[in-house]
Amino acid sequence: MNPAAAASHAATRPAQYSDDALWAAVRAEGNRQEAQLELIASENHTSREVIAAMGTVLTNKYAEGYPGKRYYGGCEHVDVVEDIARDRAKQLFGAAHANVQAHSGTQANIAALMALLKPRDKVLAMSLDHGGHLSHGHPKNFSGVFYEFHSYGVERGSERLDMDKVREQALAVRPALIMAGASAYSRLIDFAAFGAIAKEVGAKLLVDQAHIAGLVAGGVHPSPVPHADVVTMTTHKTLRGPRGGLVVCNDENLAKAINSAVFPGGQGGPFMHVIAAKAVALREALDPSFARYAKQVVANANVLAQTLAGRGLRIVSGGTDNHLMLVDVTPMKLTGKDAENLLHAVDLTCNKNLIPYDQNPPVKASGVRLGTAAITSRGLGEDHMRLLGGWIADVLANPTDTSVAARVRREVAELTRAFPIYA
Ligand code: DSN
Repeated sequence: MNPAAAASHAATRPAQYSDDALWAAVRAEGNRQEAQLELIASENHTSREVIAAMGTVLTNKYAEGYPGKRYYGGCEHVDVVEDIARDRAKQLFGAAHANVQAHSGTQANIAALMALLKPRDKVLAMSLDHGGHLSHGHPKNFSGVFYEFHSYGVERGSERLDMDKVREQALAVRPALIMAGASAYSRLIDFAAFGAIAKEVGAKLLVDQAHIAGLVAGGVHPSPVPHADVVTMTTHKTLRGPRGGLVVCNDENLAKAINSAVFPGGQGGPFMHVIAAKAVALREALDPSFARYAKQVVANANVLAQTLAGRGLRIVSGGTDNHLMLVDVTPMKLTGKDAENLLHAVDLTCNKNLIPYDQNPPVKASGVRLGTAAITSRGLGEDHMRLLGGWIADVLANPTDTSVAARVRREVAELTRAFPIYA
């Protein structure tokens, strides 16, 4: 068909037979990512190589089982891919065993709970309202449905975990498992203290390091691996890989239990194209440049938090040790939902978030969660954080002033053009 005939054919083709709208949406999403500053603490911008690995023929292959022990023929090449990914994960996190098949962080947690517990066993984990995660015992999540969860939280004044209080709770609850790890906690987590408490009460320790995996890999957060029985994580947050999960541990029997809980316990065929992309990301994280990146992520978060605090916003717990901060926007007489919308209107993307002991319901919330992993990936440094903090404060302090919003939006556009993600 000549180009003119093809165009006329495409124009008359019913939408369900065409992917034009789909590819237009993919391009639009790429443009959105380039044009906005991504402050959602759980997101990042992967390398082109990571994206390329996902778009390969590996997606065509069924490979149920593990390298050398598959239920399908023709796995000789995907075996190599999975072995490379596992070896890199072990090297990066200093662990004896790795499972790279979990499709997501929640799938990784399903596998870990299945491997470590019997149904209805007691678990002590961080409260979702204080920064925990749905898969750490929310009543509608599999975790809360199949196990008896109890929760610990941060202290009212310090808004930090007090390990003496966690210990008291562990002694009272006597859980079979303690879970550590959070999705909205900005302070270092004392994994050694968690390990000691677990040992004292005869519990296993599961650390979900989803948010901080890249910081652990880069050496700017202490590793949980020496203290935990099992460590789960996602590969797409600070670790800057494809969307997916990963599990590491040191005990051989536990490794066997985890493998069997991932497949056939909770999943069927592994996503070999995603495992290839995980291998690429893990190689990138082993490079010395990744440690510099992780250090910059934390330095940026610190400067952003200080800048916002200097402009009258309240930073939960008074600051941050990692890639994220919770910003209490009530000093500006706003809800978290208002703040999220005001910032989105000037091309700053973030999410509303409960703050500890929040008076607002989750749909409104009193805070926003800001993270620096993605904006650091596109090359922003501490001076940019001072600018960014100023813009955020300008917008939140003047919510009805359209001239402030227009000026900030223009300045954000200039900065995003100067720092393209995929130049
Ligand atoms: N939804 C992720 C986050 O934003 O932290 C956790 O899975």
